[in-house]
Amino acid sequence: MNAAEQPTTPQSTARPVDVSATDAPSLDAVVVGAGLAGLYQLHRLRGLGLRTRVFEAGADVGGTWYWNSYPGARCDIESMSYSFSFSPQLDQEWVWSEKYATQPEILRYLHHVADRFDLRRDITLNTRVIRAVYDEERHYWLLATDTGESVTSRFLVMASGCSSTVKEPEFPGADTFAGPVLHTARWPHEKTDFTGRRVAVIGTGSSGVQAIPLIAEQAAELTVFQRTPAYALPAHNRPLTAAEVAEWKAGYPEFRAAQRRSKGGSVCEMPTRSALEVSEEERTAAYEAAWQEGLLSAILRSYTDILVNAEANETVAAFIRSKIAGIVADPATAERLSPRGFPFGTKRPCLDTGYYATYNKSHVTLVDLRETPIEEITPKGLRTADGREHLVDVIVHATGFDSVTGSLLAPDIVGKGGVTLREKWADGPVNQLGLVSAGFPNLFTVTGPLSPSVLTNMVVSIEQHVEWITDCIAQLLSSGVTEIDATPEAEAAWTAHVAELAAGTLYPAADSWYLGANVPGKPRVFLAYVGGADRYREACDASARNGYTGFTLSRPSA
Ligand code: N01
Repeated sequence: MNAAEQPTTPQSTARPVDVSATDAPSLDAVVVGAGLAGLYQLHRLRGLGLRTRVFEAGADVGGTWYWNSYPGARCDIESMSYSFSFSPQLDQEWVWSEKYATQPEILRYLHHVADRFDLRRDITLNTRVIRAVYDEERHYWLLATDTGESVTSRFLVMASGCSSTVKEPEFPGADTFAGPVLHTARWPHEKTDFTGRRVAVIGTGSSGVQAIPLIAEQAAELTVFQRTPAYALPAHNRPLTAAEVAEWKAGYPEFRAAQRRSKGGSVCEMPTRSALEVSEEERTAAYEAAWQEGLLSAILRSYTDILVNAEANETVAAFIRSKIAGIVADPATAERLSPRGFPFGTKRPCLDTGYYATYNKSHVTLVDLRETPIEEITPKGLRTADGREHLVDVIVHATGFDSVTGSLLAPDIVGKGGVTLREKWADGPVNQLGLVSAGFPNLFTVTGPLSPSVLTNMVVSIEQHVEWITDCIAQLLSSGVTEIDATPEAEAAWTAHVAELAAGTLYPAADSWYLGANVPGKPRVFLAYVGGADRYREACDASARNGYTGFTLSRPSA
């Protein structure tokens, strides 16, 4: 363990600061969530010498990697890239075993990080922040938890994750089902065994696509209930050799620096040509090479216009459908599994290991909910619109999340003038640079709405936000500033800019969780900044360099 190790990030200029003042809050900072973001934020705020506490709803650290322990859960960004870069020592000592790490391995890594940097002593587990009220006079937050604790804190950092608030489908009769009902994102930590059981899986996004092949290996019968077919690309996962790991580690300093400069947090060559300016043969060869690469982004970056031109996009979509037809033996099932009607990449593509081939197993059945929607859950199973009752022993929901904003709007957050964040964001999130929403001073969101976040390698975006927030807090405190807020003008301009960029792409053409379309009643607003993590980083840094443009800084009133 090396608890004294200081962050070694290029932009770290922060020094420990003394925040003692009259009317001082009991804490300098509260961080909500002990996933990747919360762990790193705690480490950095500790580096400033701040009294910081983390509240975590789960029974252990890990965030999304704690909760999503369903069979088959693994990263869909390469493990060597999907890991912290702030500590070169950590980079050198941790050894990933596979191209795409499994959930248990990533959780072990996060436990290692928590222990290595001695983080656990400031983390309160099994505790949810349920209310936060801003004290306008004293410039701090009053926080209440579901365990009855109250604290006051100058700063509040919401590191509560983009995929944390579970979306439960609301089928009539749901509580009448006699058997176990599981959700991929609240998976029991004890081992589940489906041997001899008849299992229903509802949902075919990333979680369903990963879980279905593994559940099919055990279950006596598996029925998959699909509303929208996914575009899934093969992961080609495999163990990493010792030589590969050594090569990665030797190149880490340059790789990490390049990651920070990159568009999406992964280091890759960017395309220069349109999909429509090459012959069909050349295009197919490029897509085939990308298919063999086993990377989520490979096909997307074959050509410049895949996410902006419907005709270009359709060339990829058709290629993937031809692949599905080549894997799935029954033509009717292959057709049901073939995505149509929304462009490739506008819903997050999935990485699969044996997903399509699973439908060739005689005990696996696909039910297309567009033809026969679920009408009700019965004590013995699910009844679809054709009157058929599908008898099952276990129901697995792989139905996703109230993404990005769900965990920010779950607690009662009350800002200036008694306005709640829920009220302010009733028509969608509004903020300056994806970091602070006007009227909610001293509250920062890590990889929250209107930042690149879910469109990037999350670890890279988390590090960028945590470092910006840490440096900002250090600057404020060292200059006697006790409050930072966004200006209404700047946040209106940023929010409009994010929407305008998204409107210039194909993203709005799909009913995706990126747009909140999966949650009934959620405003249809594109939740992420599509301009690239590199441009975004520059916008954040420019604001800081110029004295936090777009923000107001206030000192205590005399
Ligand atoms: O959730 P999803 P997820 N009746 O929303 C269906 C990340 N992730 O948990 O598309 C019937 O993608 C829904 O149908 P539709 C990743 O960012 C990463 O799979 O709304 N069906 C869809 O098929 C990912 O994108 C990894 O029509 C219903 C599915 O359920 C994000 O988390 C692994 C329904 C939900 O798919 C979310 O993925 C896992 C209903 N009432 C997740 N409601 C990695 O590999 C929903 N559905 C790192």
